Amino acid sequence: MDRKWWKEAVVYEIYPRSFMDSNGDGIGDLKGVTSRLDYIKDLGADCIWLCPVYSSPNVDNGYDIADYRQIMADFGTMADFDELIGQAHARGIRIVMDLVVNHSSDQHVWFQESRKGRDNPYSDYYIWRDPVDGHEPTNWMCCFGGPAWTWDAQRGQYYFHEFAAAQPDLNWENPKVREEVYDMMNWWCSEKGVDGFRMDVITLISKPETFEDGPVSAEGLRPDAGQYTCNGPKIHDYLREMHREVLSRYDLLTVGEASGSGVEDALLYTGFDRGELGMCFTFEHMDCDADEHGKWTMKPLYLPNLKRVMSRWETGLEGRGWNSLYWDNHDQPRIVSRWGNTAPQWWALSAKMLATCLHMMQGTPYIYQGEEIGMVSFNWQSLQEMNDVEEHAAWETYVDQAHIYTEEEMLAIISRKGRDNARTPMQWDTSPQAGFTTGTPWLPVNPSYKTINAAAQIHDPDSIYSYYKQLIALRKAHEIIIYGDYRLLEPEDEDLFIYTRRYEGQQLLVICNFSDRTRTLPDSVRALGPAPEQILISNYREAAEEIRPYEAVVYKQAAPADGR
Ligand code: TEU
Ligand code: CA
Repeated sequence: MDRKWWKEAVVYEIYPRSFMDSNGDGIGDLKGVTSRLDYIKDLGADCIWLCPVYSSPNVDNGYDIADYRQIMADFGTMADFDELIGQAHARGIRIVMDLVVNHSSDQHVWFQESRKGRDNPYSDYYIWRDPVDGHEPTNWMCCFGGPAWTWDAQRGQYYFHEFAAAQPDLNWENPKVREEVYDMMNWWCSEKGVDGFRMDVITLISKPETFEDGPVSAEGLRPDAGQYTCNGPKIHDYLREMHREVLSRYDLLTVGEASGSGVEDALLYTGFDRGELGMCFTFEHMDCDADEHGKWTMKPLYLPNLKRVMSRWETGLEGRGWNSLYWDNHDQPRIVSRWGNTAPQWWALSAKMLATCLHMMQGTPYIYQGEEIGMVSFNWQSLQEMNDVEEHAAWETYVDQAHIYTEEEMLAIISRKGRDNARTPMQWDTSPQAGFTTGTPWLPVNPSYKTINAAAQIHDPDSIYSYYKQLIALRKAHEIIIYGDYRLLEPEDEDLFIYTRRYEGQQLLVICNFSDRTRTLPDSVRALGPAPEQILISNYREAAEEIRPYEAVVYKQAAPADGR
């Protein structure tokens, strides 16, 4: 196995706006992150994925970049960044930046120049098209709802945007654009010492040769642009060029956000022999509680589906590519609210069970800020309380325009699946505003902070925080967790997620109960002879014959001689 630091790392994702505010303006900042590095070190994470901190008008909270080499004023200065990366490196913690180069902000000087006309050096930095029959070039909808084309009167053309109109897509066909991106990436690596990139919607950068209308859905929804721009014709040419011009020159963690990509696509992006990326983030497991109409739908989780999807990735990449492992991030609702159980008697058990299920798998685990203390989704009462551009755009599409949902229905769906659930401030302690700020937070603090906060957990050996700490320590101590193979057992069981890992004659048997039902052990598992003395970690204090509600238990044993 080709050993790499990023295969053996545990990554902690920070959404700086909501992590820690150092100056009382209610907005998290870089000095705040630096002040909490010892907390991350104590947890055992050895790498931070820092969501965008670049200059931005914050239409999409930093995913709309106006200057790739300046720090956003809300977050501090470049000196603050230098201090953060210096303090992190001094603690053996690497820093991975969020690279957002499918699009920039419309306030970027490139776009401001490009829209001036068709004959300036920047005119082809973006995707401009003339009207077709007097309207947008295609009927595509952008990811946030609404048209994917916006008319610019100054230029006299439409420009394409996969996301908000304030996020015009860059034209990767233009070698000058690619050169600008590679120069910027090299600068962050060579001048600032960053240790890698999480690449925002990188699978969308290669657009199709022709732009044509797609079918409108039965509910009257226009086609989502992403289905026509995902895994485009030149995507691998671009990534191989990026690898040659930048990535191959440093020892970087690279992970591409790959919505719309399956295992076969992922092997092309991350195959050990491909010379492109190290890992990618799939969305396929995140779609297990949505129907064919997409994200803004509610479908109960059917565990065999989740097991099928995650196992497909575990076995599909085995020996050929490297998995990333996540439940939470800044775009997803809190997993313990989503697929765990927030009832007081089940909250901690189910959070630990979910953590066990993920962290015993093959791949690099990503922990999103607050996941390690079991933070829960927010109980939203109105659209006005929400900040996220995607939530507001979805409301406009599904309620105001297409009348697919009533306001009550949409509020229920956004409350369950909206991205702001992940963006309420980190809950540090029981002081006002959960210790996040001395001011008024930019997004409300979840009232759960009175009982769910880091201070209440870091010294409690039975806390969720301490359990995550154990999981990370086990990953560092047992190579089987990193390099072992993966095999799913009992695929059709609707409560139990059971799998094995094998490596050098040893076997892990991982049993996770996703339900509040007590279950007997399936015969196929009993045949493997799990015994109390083999228990590596469990979320219950005592061993038992049966599998109890939300129980997670991992046995370390000799692998069966006959390879069963
Ligand atoms: O996300 C891309 C993306 O598809 C998700 O934002 C989208 O919300 C999806 O519905 C998630 O279920 C990336 C960033 O992570 C996101 O924060 C940005 O808003 C987006 O790209 C545009 O940069
Ligand atoms: Ca601040």
